[in-house]
Amino acid sequence: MLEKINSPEDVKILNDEAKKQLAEDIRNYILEIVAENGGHLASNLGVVELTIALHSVFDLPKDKIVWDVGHQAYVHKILTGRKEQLKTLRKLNGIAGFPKTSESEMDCFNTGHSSTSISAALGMARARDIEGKNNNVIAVIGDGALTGGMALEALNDAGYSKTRITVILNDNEMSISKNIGGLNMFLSKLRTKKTYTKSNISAKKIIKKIPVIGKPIVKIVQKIKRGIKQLIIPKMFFEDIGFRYLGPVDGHNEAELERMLKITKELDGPILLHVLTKKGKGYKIAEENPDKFHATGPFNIENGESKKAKKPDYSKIFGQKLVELARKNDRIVAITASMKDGTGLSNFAKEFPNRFFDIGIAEQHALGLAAGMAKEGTIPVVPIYSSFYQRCYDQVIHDIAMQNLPVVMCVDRAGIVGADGETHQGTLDMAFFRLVPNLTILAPKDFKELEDMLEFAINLKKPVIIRYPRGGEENYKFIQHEEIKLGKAEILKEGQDLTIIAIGKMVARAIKIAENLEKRDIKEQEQKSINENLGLEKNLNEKSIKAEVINARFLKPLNKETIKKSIIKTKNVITIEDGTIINGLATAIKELIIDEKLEDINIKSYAYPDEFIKHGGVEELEKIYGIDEQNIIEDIKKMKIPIEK
Ligand SMILES: Cc1ncc(C[n+]2csc(CCOP(=O)(O)OP(=O)(O)O)c2C)c(N)n1
Repeated sequence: MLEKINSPEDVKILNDEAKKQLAEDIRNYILEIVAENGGHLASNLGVVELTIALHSVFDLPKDKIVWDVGHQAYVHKILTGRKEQLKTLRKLNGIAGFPKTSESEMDCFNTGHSSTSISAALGMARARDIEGKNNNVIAVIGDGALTGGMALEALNDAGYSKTRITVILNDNEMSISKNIGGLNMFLSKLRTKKTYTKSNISAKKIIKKIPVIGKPIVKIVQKIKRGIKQLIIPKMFFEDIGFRYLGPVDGHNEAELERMLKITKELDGPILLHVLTKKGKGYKIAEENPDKFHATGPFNIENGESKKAKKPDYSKIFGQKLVELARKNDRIVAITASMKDGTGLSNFAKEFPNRFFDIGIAEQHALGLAAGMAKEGTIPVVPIYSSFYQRCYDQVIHDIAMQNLPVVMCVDRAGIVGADGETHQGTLDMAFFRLVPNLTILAPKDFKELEDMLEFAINLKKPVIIRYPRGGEENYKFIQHEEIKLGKAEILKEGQDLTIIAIGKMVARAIKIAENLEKRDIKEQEQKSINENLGLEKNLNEKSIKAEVINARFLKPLNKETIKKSIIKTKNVITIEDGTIINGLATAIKELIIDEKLEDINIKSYAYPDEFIKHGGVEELEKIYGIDEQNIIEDIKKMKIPIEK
């Protein structure tokens, strides 16, 4: 079937049987691609019938579908002309793992972060009304994403506004792991109820047309029905806040889904269609391990095993050290916004269930909660991915920093994350946190330094940010590990010609560059003496680059004294960081040079430019942006070092 599908029009003409076959083909196709490229498997397998039904009933791009998080949009991409390109999923210059308006007019809104769809869809619906158009607007949101504050804010607004909009609640009882919270408890009551449909809509239309008494009859019937509904479906939350609730409907019964979607088209005002799906549907291994196959690297289809051996990563090291510290200090608590496994907290959750809080996809609340807990004497540790920390900037400022509360904020996935692309790249955190008074900002050069920094942060009794990257250590073994002291950098190598200042994962690169420059030196000198012995020309490159390497450790407070001393000595400065060029390490060093009136300084900075960084392999992206070892070495060679001092 898949071969025949090039656009939604090709889907619309299929009969039920053909659609069943199409669903199977799509599942196999996605399975093959994700097993090869990695990606969000289980969520996509869960929405195959739903997506076929949506494209059977609605007409894109006139009608709008906003996919919440957008990780489940692979089926939509297949059905909207990107079937072949999907083979390049998440690769550099390939198809993105999330909806992109730049990729297709069928993607009406970019997503990647959770809980934004209802706001965006409501905005589109309101704009439609102002423009006098009549298209349909649909938000597809998971039960996990519904726990996010922004989704609830939008429901509140949409229900009251009476704007015509359909919210499809894709309920699989899972966020990445098991969904939690009061809303989930409420949904579980609805799940077991019989489908509540508006099958009498046409009857309602006819009665309404009866002169004089028609409309009042409809109103009375509606009141009675609402009363009955209150009896069968306990606490009609959605109806009470202004939505018409339809469902629950079997999300793998395509024909039934189509029937319900057609009903939503008939109705006015905000509608919530409750769809029950199974995460990983059709691939048994993912059905049984939906959390593992939420997002996966390349794997073996036969047994579900990862193709790459799993090496320790920063999240794991963080989690292990936290458990060790928590055994000694029972005031330590951990909070996660639905990312227990991803942030390395699984063992903590097992060992300290009473000190572990999974609060749903609610980063703002996570930090507000941490502030309250810190105020009353506990030490909250809150690992959140860098790009999701963007969500809770004001909580960091208003609730934590302004009151100088001892919350340890761990910024996981800092820097470039690669395949997930621009919504997930963690390049902005250093820039936006550096602005905030009272924050101490650290980044470790390796696992050991992360452990030391975590211990330091827990004892600091002040708000602290520790940022670390996705994945493992750089390919460099550090021997030196000085004790962490507030605002103190670490000199890893002394030199006179050039100061290389780096932070976090880039420290390993800095030292490798410095070693390479010296080795090159030795080689050149050897070559020189051979040439001299042979009586050949002496005019070889005689420059000798001895770089001083400073591991900044603290972006804030910056170790101004140590850095200043080195800069005055070498007069040549290189900064390297895995964040944006604006307001990070580069800016901090330039400010220092200006404030201290240091003269005749050569400075070159390596960081990401002021733009959103697309998806691709981390190393590929580093090369593109010239932040890789080789490029920096080449640049240094051009720096005319040593300069006249
Ligand atoms: C603000 C934010 N926090 C965390 C995430 C990471 N994340 C991606 S999908 C997901 C779970 C979504 O669950 P749900 O909405 O139920 O969709 P499902 O995958 O179950 O279909 C999470 C936590 C995110 N994308 N955005």
